[in-house]
Amino acid sequence: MIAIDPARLRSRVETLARFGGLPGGGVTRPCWSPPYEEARAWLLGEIRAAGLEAWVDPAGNVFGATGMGGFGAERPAVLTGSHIDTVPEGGILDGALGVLAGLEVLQTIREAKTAHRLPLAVAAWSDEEGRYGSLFGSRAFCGTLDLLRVEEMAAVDGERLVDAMARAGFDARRSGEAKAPAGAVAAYVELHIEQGPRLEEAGIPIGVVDSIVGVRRSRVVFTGQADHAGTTPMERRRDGFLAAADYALKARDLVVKHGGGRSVTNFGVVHVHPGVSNIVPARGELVHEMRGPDAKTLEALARRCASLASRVARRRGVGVELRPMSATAPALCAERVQAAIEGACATLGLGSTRLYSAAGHDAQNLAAITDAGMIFIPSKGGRSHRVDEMSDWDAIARGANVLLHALLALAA
Ligand code: HGY
Ligand code: MN
Ligand code: MN
Repeated sequence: MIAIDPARLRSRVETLARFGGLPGGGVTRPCWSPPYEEARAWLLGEIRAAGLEAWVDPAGNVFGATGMGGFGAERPAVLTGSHIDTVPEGGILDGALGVLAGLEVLQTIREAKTAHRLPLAVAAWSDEEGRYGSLFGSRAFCGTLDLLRVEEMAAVDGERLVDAMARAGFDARRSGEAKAPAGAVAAYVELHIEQGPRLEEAGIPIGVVDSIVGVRRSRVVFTGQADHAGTTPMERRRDGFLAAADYALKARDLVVKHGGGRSVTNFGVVHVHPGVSNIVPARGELVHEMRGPDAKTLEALARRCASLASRVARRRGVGVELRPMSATAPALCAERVQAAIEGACATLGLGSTRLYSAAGHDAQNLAAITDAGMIFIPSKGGRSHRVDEMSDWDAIARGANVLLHALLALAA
């Protein structure tokens, strides 16, 4: 039975980890950064050395393929892929696994001369982690990128997407040209680490994703009054940070109470202005993120949080402004793709279970234009978005072999 080369896959994972690698382990490789562009060049070299066609689209998405000269409706391709950008101080598998396992699978199929009716392609989507704009590359490919927003897209530190892409040799204003022709993708399957504890705790080797959470991000800015931190009587202070802190604690409880049990929320970015110890903060700024598998619940939570923000602001005598940043809709995975993954597990004698993804992924964009699905492997200790994110190497090989058989079934 055809199988991937686990040593070759491991060697590529360990090599990619060096681009933006951190001394204590883990990696920081934001999209369009110098380490990212070095990783892109390396990946293109690996794709070509594997005997595949390689190209990059105007949104910076990298592709490798067998038997196709680009995407077209006349020969729809079966597509796999993920991303090679990372969060700051992230792990070496989030995204990288799906891209390198996809490359390994296409190379194995080509070397084995295994017949497949439809072309096969692998993608490395730009800026999946959304440093500048959530799921950017796959949005551009699926035609769901709001081109009017590209000009204003920026990282939380203020760096604009247009400048970051220009530095890497891309014109952000041409991102819309990456849109794939309608009907060009017959199916999409992404291999990814679960990034949570469920598979490991259940002792199940493969997860078959049935739905992917929606993610909403908003800036919430409380504006009070700068004052001397020593001389201003406590009852006269209009402290923007304390209002933000009060809101964060109450919003967290609100999401837990009214989120239907599977909604979550996070405040990963906090700014205080002017931000020195002897001035009462005039401004407290948060990036408020909420996720959940159900769109209506998410919208209801957003409305509740908006009125909470006004209540907190009024009670504390400060102003508040709530600015939506991004929102991805929850996505359902295609039954046909889930069945192909389960068929692959049966062929390999592997147990599997259906579960929803509590992380966002490019697959939720692909679900808008084709039958899309995802394969999960267990994460050690459920750890992810941290330098000690890891999975067993035989779990990685199992996931790649399931991907191989699922892709062949979908391309038959
Ligand atoms: O944030 C996420 O859910 C994904 O890891 N980008
Ligand atoms: Mn991630
Ligand atoms: Mn990811």
